[in-house]
Amino acid sequence: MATQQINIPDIGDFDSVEVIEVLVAEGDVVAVDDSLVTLESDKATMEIPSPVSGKVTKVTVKVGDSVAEGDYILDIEADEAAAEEAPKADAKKEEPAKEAPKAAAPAEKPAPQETKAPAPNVPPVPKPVNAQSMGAAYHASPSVRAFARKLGVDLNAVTGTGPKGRIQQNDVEAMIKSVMQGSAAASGQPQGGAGIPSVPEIDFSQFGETETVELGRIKKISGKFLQTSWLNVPHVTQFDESDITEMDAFRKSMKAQAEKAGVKLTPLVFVMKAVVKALQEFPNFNASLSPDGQSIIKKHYYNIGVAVDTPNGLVVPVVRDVDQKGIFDLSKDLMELSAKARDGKLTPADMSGGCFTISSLGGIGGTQFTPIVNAPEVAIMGLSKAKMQPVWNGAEFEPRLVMPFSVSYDHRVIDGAEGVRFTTTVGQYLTDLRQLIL
Ligand code: CAO
Repeated sequence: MATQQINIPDIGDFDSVEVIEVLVAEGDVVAVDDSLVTLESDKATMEIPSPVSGKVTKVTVKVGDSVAEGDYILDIEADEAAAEEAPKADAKKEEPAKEAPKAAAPAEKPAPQETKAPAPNVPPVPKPVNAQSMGAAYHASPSVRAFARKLGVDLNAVTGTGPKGRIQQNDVEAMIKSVMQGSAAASGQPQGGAGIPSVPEIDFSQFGETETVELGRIKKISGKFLQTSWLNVPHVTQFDESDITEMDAFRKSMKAQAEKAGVKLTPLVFVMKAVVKALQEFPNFNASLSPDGQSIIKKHYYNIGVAVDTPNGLVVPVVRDVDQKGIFDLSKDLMELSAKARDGKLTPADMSGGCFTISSLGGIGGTQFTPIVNAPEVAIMGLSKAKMQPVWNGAEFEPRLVMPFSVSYDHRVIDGAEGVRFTTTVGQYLTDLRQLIL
């Protein structure tokens, strides 16, 4: 049995974050990825997962402490199998124990800690609880979290009525009440998202050989956000297409210049610029619904989330201030963020603050798809693969490069007419990039 010292991993741009919950005590047995402590800054709440399985032998933090990257929070006597799997982390046991954070040990980078995640050498990544990894947000005190946990309530599905949308105990009680009333309704129909009947459990092995493989951590987290959004947001998807013949000719003509600048231009950066210009004209798309559903919060900044496909699952890093950047800078940002995403190195800060998301499958194929809104954003664009097509110009058919795209939006905030005006506008900007400078 090897004792492993657990430190706070990379938590992004936060220097000092408050511990709002200590989820384990000495003697507790934890599995890989079990949450150890919850941290809360003014911007995000995140849980620190265990990089190993084993028994907690010492806890050096308490609620109210402030911690930073590298701070020592607890010791785990790792299971033998886990210790063998984690030679780097194991080496850490030889080091003398550092002081607890309040005793002011200088922040030190944590040792890379092996996990059961599919990619080796991925350090434990804090789980953003409300950092817009793929949607929902909540704030709740430790006692409310404990109350919800005890009753098995998913706080993502609870609407907070406290200050700044904070979830209070009565909100959790109201949710339980509505679910109970829903399941008791004579119609048998669900009254709310959490009250839907579950999919029946089936033993598939009765039909043939099966294998059960646990979902990776990112898939588990993004799945929860996607389901929350899908259950809470009344989605409409508008399909459209844009003639990008000239845009693509321009992109190709810039190839050498782009290479010199160290970037690769893809259609996505032009789409980002066209979307931002359209967001400026249609501010309802650059907004969020207030938690009580009574107001629209319009944002005067233009940060675009880009869905990135990684070996571990879907993540959405955010490109900031797209309105203020040229296409080379945007390409650079995109390349850096997608590389970070694929290496599993995104921080909660990299994934927070988005206004609108673009999911591009254009490099792969497909004709159209219906993306799920990255709530609490209100709209998301899906890009599909552009193809040469014969287009009637009034006198003859001409070969033109046409890109299909779709925009899913929250119908509580955006009406259908506004939805199609938005897609028409984005499509026109992509057809004639000159309009972007008007
Ligand atoms: N039509 C035709 N070709 C396209 C295109 C489009 N709409 N979009 C990109 N391409 C081309 C690019 O130009 C590039 O070709 P060249 O090398 O010849 O120039 C090629 O496809 C590959 O592009 P890319 O995918 O590497 O780059 P990108 O900037 O378009 O996208 C990124 C970057 C990170 C968004 C992308 O790599 C990715 O991860 N996409 C998947 C996102 C995803 O999974 N969404 C689903 C979410 S819901 O489950």
